[in-house]
Amino acid sequence: MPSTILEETKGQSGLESAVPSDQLRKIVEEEFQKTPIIDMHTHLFMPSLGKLGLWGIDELITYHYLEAELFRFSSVKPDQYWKLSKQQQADLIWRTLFQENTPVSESTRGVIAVLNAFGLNTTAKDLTEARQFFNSQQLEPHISKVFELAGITSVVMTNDPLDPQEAPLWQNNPAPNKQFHAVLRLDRVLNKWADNWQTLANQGYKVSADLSGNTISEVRRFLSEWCDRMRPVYMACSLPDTFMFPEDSARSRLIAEAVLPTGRERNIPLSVMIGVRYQVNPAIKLAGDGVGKTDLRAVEHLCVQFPDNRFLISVLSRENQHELCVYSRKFGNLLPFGCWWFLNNPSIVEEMTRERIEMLGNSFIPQHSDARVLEQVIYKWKNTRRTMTPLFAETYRVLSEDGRPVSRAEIRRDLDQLFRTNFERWVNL
Ligand code: RAT
Ligand code: ZN
Repeated sequence: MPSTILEETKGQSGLESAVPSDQLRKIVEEEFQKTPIIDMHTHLFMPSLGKLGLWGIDELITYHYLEAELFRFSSVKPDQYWKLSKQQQADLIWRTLFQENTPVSESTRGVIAVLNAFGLNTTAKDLTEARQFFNSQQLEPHISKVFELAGITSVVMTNDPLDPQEAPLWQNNPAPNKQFHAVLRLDRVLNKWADNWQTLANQGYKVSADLSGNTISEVRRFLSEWCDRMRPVYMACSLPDTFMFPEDSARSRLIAEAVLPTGRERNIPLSVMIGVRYQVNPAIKLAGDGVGKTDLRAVEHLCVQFPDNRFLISVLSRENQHELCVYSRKFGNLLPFGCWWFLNNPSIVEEMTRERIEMLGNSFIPQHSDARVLEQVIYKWKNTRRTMTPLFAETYRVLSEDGRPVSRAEIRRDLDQLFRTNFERWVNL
């Protein structure tokens, strides 16, 4: 009996094991359904981090992607909306986006798919039934059920050591959970040093606004202590469209002299997500960020100057995707990932994934869910499978037409690589 997929593939090489062209779609679909996915970037939290973890119908419906859509359809003003209770907000969104309008957008359709997955009425006149259902769930078995429905085995969290709600929870040694991996998220430290250095100083680190004295070594001590506490699989930061590296800024020095040395010392990658135009409309809070095209020479400089660091890179602008593929062909220390945020729509996911396969083979990570509310993983991964299945099948069809058929075992190996082992290897899981 073959013990690995590779051996099985070898054993099955030749025409006998080749999947006929008209079966490719079905076989890809079957294998994709069985692929044990690692969701490598989410905003979910392990149960021991308590109330930070969002789940249930009211959270699903007040997701900021849906709040952005509410303000397009409703006459309610943002400041009126923010005064409502969570349930009132959810009721308003349900009425506006799901009853007075047909829920055809990606985010509204997502809620429908979740309700449907649990056998709940998708045309209900109110949220009573859904609330009763979610209120009657016990969190831990519910998490297992959701992961099973989504086809994922574990998720990667986003953990902010300067979040006033989150940081104290980590100080109490929360129980680790094999299904939730931590990530040391550094937006506050890197993007807003001027607003946050004082918090570090108050915690006893000898740091200053202008990075003088022992600041750099003290930031390294801070990172090191948080790495010990969280055991992150990577460090991460989202960055504006104006991001440049190197440049004359606190962020640039902190990346070069504190974050990347810590990454090398700990052997963990840095994930950079570039292209946000923060708060173009602050009135709608979390929904108020936009997107801008970025100058990817910053990525080039990072990869050239720090060959001993590994980078996970996602860029938010559609216009930057091709360049990112080209850079990925140049640098073995760059792993592109995901169709992030405004890109996570079937039309764009299809275009980006096709481009990545054509330019990079299977050496990338096609998607992460970015889920903020537990049950979102169900619809986000369902959508990913639905969009990507035909294009993987088409890739194999043309390969076969050109003279190289593939076996089921190879298809399984490829999906495993894309959605699991590329990540495991990059972060040394
Ligand atoms: O997709 C989102 O929910 C955004 O608001 C961001 O959180 C983004 O994914 C990020 O990680 O910065
Ligand atoms: Zn995110």
